[in-house]
Amino acid sequence: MFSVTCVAPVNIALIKYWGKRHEDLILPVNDSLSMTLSTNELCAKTTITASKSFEHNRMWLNGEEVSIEESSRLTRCLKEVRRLALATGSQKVSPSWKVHIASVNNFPTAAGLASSAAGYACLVYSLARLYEIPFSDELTTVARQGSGSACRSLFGGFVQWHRGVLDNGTDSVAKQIVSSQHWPNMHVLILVVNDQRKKTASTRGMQNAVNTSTLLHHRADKVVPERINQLREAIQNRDFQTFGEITMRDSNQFHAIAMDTYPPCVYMNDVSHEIVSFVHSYNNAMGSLHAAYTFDAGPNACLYVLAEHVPQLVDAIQKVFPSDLMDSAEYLRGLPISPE
Ligand code: 2P0
Repeated sequence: MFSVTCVAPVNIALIKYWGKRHEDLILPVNDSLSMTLSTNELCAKTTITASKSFEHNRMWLNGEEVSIEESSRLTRCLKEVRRLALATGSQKVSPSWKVHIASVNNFPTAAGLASSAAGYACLVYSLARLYEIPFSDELTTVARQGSGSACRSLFGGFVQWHRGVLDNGTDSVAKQIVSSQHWPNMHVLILVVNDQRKKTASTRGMQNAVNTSTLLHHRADKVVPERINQLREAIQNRDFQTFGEITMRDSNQFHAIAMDTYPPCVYMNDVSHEIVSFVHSYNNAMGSLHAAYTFDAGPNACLYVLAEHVPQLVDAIQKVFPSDLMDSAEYLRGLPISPE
């Protein structure tokens, strides 16, 4: 019997992935770019045990058993990792042995806090460790087939998921741009506005958007390529002004696409919009950009802020948003990490 345990953190997209050009292979219509949080904060932890004596593959998510056979994504990830194990892994654990997988998240599942990204990244990485498969671009293509954004959580720091051009998806890979050490004072503050399960799951939301939003195609073709280059440069130069502006613009455009979907998808709520107004007023009052918001497929806000500005920002948030407005408000600090 052999066992491994790994931890994978959440990543927060600065340039959003929204829309697939191939549903099963999970190939995106545009590149995306994210920052991975620290392993001490929002993460998935997965233990996988392989044994000759196990009769079935089994999996538990947050303590409840889930059916691997009924999930085409889980089945595909297991199959793909085993294929790599046969090609490149050691023979210590036979790919024919059945596995038991136990995974837990330390944050709400499916509340727009990238739980599937951390979960699938952790699953694929743990399997790779079990079979002693060397880390490669190909491993990111396997995580991608679990959940698109998962490929980005295999790295720390700032990461780009390249959409690729091939139909088989072998060039749709994630690559690290810089490690966390490059910009160590970059922090993320997460304001949990609501931790309920989101109304429209991302997979369905983006399918509807691809089919009905004209803005989505304009963004993918005309906006994202230039934005990715500008953001990469801003990260290289540690230029928070450009970084923040691009981040906020891309969040706004992603939610504009959600609204341009027919029928529209509404992920942000009134408190989210108040947070947007607050950040712009706060930056005006500071005389330059001190905070940048981004919202994923849910109402919760991620605020990017440099370490030296965190105390002042938290103070302002607590004054403007008393606890009765943000019932379950929680402030978390995230530091990007490097892969181990
Ligand atoms: C992102 N999101 O780039 C974007 C921004 C949400 C908003 O990736 O269908 O759970 O499993 O590939 O990865 C959420 O989408 O969707 C997501 P699937 P996924 O982080």
